[in-house]
Amino acid sequence: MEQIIRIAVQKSGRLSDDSLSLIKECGIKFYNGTGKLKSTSTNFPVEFLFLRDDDIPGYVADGVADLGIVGENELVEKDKEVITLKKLGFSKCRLSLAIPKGQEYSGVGYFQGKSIATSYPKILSDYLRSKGIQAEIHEISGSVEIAPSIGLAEGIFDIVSSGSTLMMNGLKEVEEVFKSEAVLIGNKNLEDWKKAILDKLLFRINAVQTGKSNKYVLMNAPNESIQRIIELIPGMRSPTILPLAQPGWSSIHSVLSEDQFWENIQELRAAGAEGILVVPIEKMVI
Ligand code: PRT
Ligand code: ZN
Repeated sequence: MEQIIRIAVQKSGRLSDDSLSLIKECGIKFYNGTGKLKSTSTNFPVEFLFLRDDDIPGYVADGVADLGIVGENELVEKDKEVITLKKLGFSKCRLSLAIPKGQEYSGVGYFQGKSIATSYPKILSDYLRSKGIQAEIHEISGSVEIAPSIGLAEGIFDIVSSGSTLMMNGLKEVEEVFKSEAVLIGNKNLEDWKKAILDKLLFRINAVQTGKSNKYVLMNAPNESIQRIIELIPGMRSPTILPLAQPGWSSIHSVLSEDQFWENIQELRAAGAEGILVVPIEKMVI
């Protein structure tokens, strides 16, 4: 039997597009027709299971899937024994406590004896316990933000991203409790051959992530400026210098992080660089 590993990804929702994009950027091809629950890659030893995100930690813990992509909020809430292999940098959000806008708030003691609606009872109760607060937790599975206005609870504990959902429902964020992003998780007891496939996958994910955080930068400069420019943008080993057709001028190529580029742009121009191009890098292996 061909040896393949199984990765659980969200079928449709806020994780699915970025999860599938990452897989594609890793050069892994597969067919993802609507309504499909399973798909095998045509060029990498992996099969995808398309599931609800709530089920992913459990499937990975049980070994039904070897790996999974899920939000840290769901992972911690489900409290399953899996290994977090890599933070993926997308689907970023926070879990926060919020109360009606008009209420005065002086600190987390506000919640003593109050009722709070949430879909994340474990994370909330751990937090309240750590603060020595006793509150009544109402577990509901969706539309948590309307709970205060219909009299179900006095506050809520929910996912916040831009904050506009809270605002539209007359609520304000008062405590940020947990920061979350998508993570790659794995079963604790992967056999060696599965680990070898995982290593190949992690190698590709790292190349994609490193590429995204770096830029290929090209610029023209008079030859007498080259030394100063090299000091500003040292590059991977050292920059590439190519002569221009116009005597006395060169083209300088280098790789640097986007932050580094913005930090140095004024000095590069002051040093005589012109015609500066910044080009995205698809993959980068250091
Ligand atoms: O169907 P399935 O169970 O698979 O999906 P789901 O409906 O449970 O989850 P989904 O697709 O909504 O979210 C999946 C994951 O994306 C979450 O577990 C988080 O890790 C992450 N994520 C990132 C978010 C958000 N941002 C987000 N903004 N999940 C939900 N929201 C919702 C939030 O519940 C609230 O209603 O968006 C609203 C708040 O957004 P703002 O921008 O108005 O503050
Ligand atoms: Zn869900």
